[in-house]
Amino acid sequence: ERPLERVLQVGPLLPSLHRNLVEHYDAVLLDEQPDGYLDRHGADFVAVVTTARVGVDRALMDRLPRLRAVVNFGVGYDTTDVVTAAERGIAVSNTPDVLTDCVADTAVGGLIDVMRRFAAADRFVRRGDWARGQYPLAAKVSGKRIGILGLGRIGRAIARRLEGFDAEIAYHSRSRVEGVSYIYAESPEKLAAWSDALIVATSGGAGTRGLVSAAVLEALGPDGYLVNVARGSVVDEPALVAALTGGRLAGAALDVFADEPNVPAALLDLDSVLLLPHIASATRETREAMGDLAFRNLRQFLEKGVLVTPVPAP
Ligand code: 8YV
Repeated sequence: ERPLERVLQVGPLLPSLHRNLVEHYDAVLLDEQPDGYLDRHGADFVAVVTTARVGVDRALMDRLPRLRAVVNFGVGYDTTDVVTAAERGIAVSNTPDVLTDCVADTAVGGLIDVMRRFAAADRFVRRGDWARGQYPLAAKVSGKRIGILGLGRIGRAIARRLEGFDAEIAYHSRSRVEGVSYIYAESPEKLAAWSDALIVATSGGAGTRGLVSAAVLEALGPDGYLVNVARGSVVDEPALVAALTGGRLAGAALDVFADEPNVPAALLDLDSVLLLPHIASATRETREAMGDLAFRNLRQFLEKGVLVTPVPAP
């Protein structure tokens, strides 16, 4: 006999989370169902578990008339239509805090890599170029002016780490953050103009689309570096590619792109760019913690009707 309140898995999940969902909730994996499955069974599901990569849009919500919760594996939830969810009384959770360390580690690692050109130097050694001459000099990291766009949990964790590098730190966010000693910049342009390197740590979605515009990149300038561990949508990607190929930006460390897994072809040959396949949170420890938190959100919702870590109201 089938429980009335079923769980739908949308998109691939961490294997241990998937196993837990199947074992404890007899979850159905949407990707494996035949066409038209939701026409017959859409009304069975009260909860969806998905990832920041896939999410639940309005069209899918329309096919799940009894949906009450979207449990999102990932801190970002820009792929889920939270406005429609709020209108329909559908609760949405994410996985904050547990990935903050790893994402901040990746931002700092990317900053150091792209300024010192470690990955490019590794390619230089592997090509056998060392015997032919010295590797070009890089840029010093310690003591530089670092701008952070978005001073939330992750932005603050990045700032704390960079204090250890004697960085001067400034930030821009929608509003000034109380209780921090970092310099507040009134706009992304002003932050970029001040910074040696700009680190993007905002949330994605409509509110931040294109925030790092051509004008911001121009303000960062030919000696400036960009690090993005947020969402590709926050940066005007064609403008970024043009600035990098035109030598109007010194380098970029990118973990996220506008159309993953597609990376602009022009970046593939540039040694000034570190290209990562969206791995900022991708450690065994952090992904297991994200899976546990997602599972706890689902369990508590099904038992008590409340999520553990709901996202803020849109
Ligand atoms: C994951 C992420 O890659 O948490 C986020 O917002 O982008 C990453 O941690 C993603 O959730 C996995 O799909």
